[in-house]
Amino acid sequence: MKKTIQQLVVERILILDGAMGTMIQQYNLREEDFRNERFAHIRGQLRGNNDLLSLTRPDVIQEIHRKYLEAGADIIETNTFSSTAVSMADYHVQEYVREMNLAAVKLAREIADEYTTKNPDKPRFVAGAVGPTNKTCSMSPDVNNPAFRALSYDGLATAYQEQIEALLEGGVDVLLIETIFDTLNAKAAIFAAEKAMKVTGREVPLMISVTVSDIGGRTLSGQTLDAFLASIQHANIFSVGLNCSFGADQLKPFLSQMAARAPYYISAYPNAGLPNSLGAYDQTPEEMAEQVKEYIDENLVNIIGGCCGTTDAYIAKYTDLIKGVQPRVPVAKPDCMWISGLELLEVKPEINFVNIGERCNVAGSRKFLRLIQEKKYEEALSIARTQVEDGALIIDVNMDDGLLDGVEEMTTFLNLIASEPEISRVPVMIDSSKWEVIEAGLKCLQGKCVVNSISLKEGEEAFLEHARAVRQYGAAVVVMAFDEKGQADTAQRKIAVCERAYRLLVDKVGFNPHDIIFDPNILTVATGIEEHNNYAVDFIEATEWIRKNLPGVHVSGGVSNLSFSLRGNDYIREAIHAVFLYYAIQKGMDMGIVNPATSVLYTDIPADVLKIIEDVVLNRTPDGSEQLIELAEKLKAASSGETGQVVRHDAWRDEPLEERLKHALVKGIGDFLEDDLAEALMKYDKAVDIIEGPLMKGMNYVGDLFGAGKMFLPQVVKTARTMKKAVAILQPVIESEKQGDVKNAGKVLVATVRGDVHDIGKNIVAVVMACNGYEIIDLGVMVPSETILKRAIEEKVDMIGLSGLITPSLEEMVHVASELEKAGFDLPLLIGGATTSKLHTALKIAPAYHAPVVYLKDASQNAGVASKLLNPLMKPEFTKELAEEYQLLREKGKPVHREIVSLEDAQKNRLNLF
Ligand code: THG
Repeated sequence: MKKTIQQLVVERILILDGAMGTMIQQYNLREEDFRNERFAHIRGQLRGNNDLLSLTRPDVIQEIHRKYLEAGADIIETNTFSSTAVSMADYHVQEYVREMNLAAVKLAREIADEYTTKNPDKPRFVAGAVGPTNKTCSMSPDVNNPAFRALSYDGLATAYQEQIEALLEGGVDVLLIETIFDTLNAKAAIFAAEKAMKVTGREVPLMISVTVSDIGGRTLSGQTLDAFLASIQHANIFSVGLNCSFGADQLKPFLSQMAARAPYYISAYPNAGLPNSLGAYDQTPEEMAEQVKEYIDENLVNIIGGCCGTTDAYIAKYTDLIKGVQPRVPVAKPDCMWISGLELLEVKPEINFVNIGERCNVAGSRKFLRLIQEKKYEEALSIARTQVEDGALIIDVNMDDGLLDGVEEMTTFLNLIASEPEISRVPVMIDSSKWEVIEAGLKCLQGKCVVNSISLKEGEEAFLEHARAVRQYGAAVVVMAFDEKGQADTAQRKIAVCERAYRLLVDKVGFNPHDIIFDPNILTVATGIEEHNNYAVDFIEATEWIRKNLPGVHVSGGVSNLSFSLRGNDYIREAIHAVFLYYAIQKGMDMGIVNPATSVLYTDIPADVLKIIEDVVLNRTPDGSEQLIELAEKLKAASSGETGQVVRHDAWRDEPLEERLKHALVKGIGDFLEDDLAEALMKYDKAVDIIEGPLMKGMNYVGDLFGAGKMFLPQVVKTARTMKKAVAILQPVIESEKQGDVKNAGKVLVATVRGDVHDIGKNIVAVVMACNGYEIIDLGVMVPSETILKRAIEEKVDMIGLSGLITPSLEEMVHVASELEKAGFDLPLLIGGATTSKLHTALKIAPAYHAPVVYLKDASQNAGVASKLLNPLMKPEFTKELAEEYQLLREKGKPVHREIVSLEDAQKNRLNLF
């Protein structure tokens, strides 16, 4: 019998294959190869759609598999990285997805089995490759609408399920969900994989591989690796690891971090070093093997392979490296709760209390309700932000109101939060009594969140169904002490209901006990009704029992409920909460929904007041409530006229104007822009000077921070949004200043090239140029060359600007340039965006087009260059200098490695967004 991958992985380190793309490139395939007769009728270009080759050039794909098997790979990946309807729609071939996946598995299966038969001592395995798709569920592609999503969780999960069912039916041995850049996409893939396994009746191990996109070690969507591990903790995972990102060397610290924490086998398949300025990888197989050897020597990995730039020559080096090496043993599972936003919250026993912010609740805050009703989301977000600033470790979000569409409001608000890194740093607690609202919320969050709540109110069946769903979505859960008979009010009832729920969750659903939070109901005391007097004591007693008898779980509650009877007297309410928490925490209450801004400490409460409050909370005298109400009246009278509210004052508001503008940009705070810009308009001659001066300076500072790994993408996106807001405020002034100065500087077409969805840089260029009097025709993202040419003619533009952030965009820009040449254009071409470089422009783009092709390092250069290009007096000299400079670069010839300076520098170049 052939050994299984699970048996083999404990015996030795396994070898995964290298890149498919790099190998395909070597065949220099043309459009006809990709298209074949089969797809003659499909419109648009098919070249570059590598997955289609499983149908049109199966010989090539199988030969590549053979080369990797020959090189010693134990596991080969199917050619299905992009074989989902979501990705294939770009090429208009989404209806062939099932067939592509089946064909791809067959190619890999046949050849893997051939090798296994030849040498049964080295069995070969087929991994079904499942890529991230070309869209992200966690971020908006529209700078103006952060709540927008180009792809929904449901849409993605459906597409993944279609792919994965075919992979499983085709006979893959494992699934490899890889190159994860957005955890929400990955969660949809995991969700789909579980469903597909059920439908097909085939269970296979799940391999997960994430890619970090900055040197701070975060995913593109901003999560730390620790937070990522929490997000996928619910899945039945065989291995987890890292791929792509960097070369083996730069990936190592992140791999160590992961290996130290992830209780699974660890995989790594890095790129062949860092890309050079042409987007190519030129580390040699020997160099790479030397670095991968360090992984092995340091006992970091169980599975090794290669990503971008690697070929069979690289993989062939691995066989010697793993000889005689004992494989790594995974670390133990965490013995505490992991939940996450962009960052991990590890609820360790030594954390004695986790405070959950209560204020984003339409039923618990009149202000929040009004803001949501009036759709004033910016201000509503400030409430969330303030809570996090005040120290909330989780924020509760509740949209349950009879006149609101709960599903819609929950979705909008959570999508908005996802765009606010200062808020989405912390995990979210989705609070609703409606299951459909909870489910909608679960589909928005990449972090591991908390569902608040489920209960036995509607019986066991509904309870189990919801609990299973919560688990599948990968969340922790609050269980309220309700059952078919209603709310549990006495300690006995609370204990009985929680114990019953625990057994169901742990025994029947297989819930991780650390992911269970019991809420034994904090009910209102001091109501004047005698039966209510023991409510706090009952809660505390139940808490103690639960923590002692239901191992692993947490206990939480809505603390402000306790004092509803004293509404209007904030001081007394806060003092009651402080006293209650003082006792409840001692007995094991380790979480609580509270107002994080509360300032009353137990130790600050004067002795006479404390005695009265303790009498009530601990139910020590029958007339406690009366005394408390009396005290409350007294205190109220004494403080009449005062609101008791402290006006917040942020220190940064006292800084000089330029510092304030910079701070607003860096932090992405739009609230004070109106005031600050009004002040700036008095100080500066022209509105444009504010943009090109302090605002651009702030943006460049953000670029530096990002390059240094001190900011991550969602933060940068927020910055761009704030910049946009600032410009919008200044726009009317700019317009009025232009009056009289009728001269239009020129018309510029800008576009992010086909295959690329990134447009922050392009949008800033558009704004800056518009401010300089240029008319901008912005074609958006993913623009094919045909459209660029067509619109350039229609609009009679004076020049064209191309933007791109990812490596394939380099080739696309060369393509656009040659199309312009073919069509006889004479317009100057501006090139900008990450991955682009002066060297690549000189070496590859400029030679394809006779007119000036200018590389621009950042948005501030555009206007200056454009004015030279459009000035008949300056253009000849400028063009001549440019040609000479390019010639010099070409003569120097070979692309230089960017790591020559430092990793920081390399990274800055790679992700130079502006
Ligand atoms: N358990 C669980 N979830 C819960 C609760 C619970 N979610 C909701 C609630 N209870 C906890 N949240 C709040 C939020 C606000 C208030 C009370 C509980 C509150 N608000 C002020 C009031 O009503 O007086 C409103 C003041 C204002 O308008 O600003 O007290 O128990 N699992």
